[in-house]
Amino acid sequence: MREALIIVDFQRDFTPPDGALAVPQGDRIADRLNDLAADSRFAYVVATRDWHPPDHSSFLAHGGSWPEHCVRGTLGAELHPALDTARIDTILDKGQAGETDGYSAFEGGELAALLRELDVTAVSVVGLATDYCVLNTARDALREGLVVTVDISATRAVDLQPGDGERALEELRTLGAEVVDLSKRV
Ligand code: VGL
Ligand code: ZN
Repeated sequence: MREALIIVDFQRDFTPPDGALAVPQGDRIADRLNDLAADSRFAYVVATRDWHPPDHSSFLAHGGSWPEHCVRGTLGAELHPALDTARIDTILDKGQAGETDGYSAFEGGELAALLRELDVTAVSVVGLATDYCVLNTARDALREGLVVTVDISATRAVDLQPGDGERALEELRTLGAEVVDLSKRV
């Protein structure tokens, strides 16, 4: 079984202290992400970027529910500087279509095609945020028939409503994902 690591949206805008849509403690997962990216368990490492046009429909000013964030090409859309990019095989930009939130890294079909080409049958999904892009990416991975693991030591939730992150993990468990803390492996 070949497994890929999908690091979701570990970008400046999703991390304290300066991010436009900072996920609480989102910066704390940097070391875990780097450890995972260096782990020989993974045959392939993909990092996604939320990569919105300036007038994206998910922004408050355009009828959406989020402050402006991750506008393509801006500083806030850059991968977090603490992320070691040496082990990242592919950077995948998502959320470019104007009319959808772009939460899932599988939107558009490019990622599924890439994983098929690489004979990858399992993925670990980590990064930001548990209750949005990690949830939607892991859910779509399950729909694609992949074996899915979510490592809770390497993800954090927005928790707009308290418990959103926990509910997202519960949903993924119910759908068949393995929700684990890989930092506790011996
Ligand atoms: C995300 C809200 C808006 C995420 C992206 O990466 O989880 N959340 N856009
Ligand atoms: Zn977004």
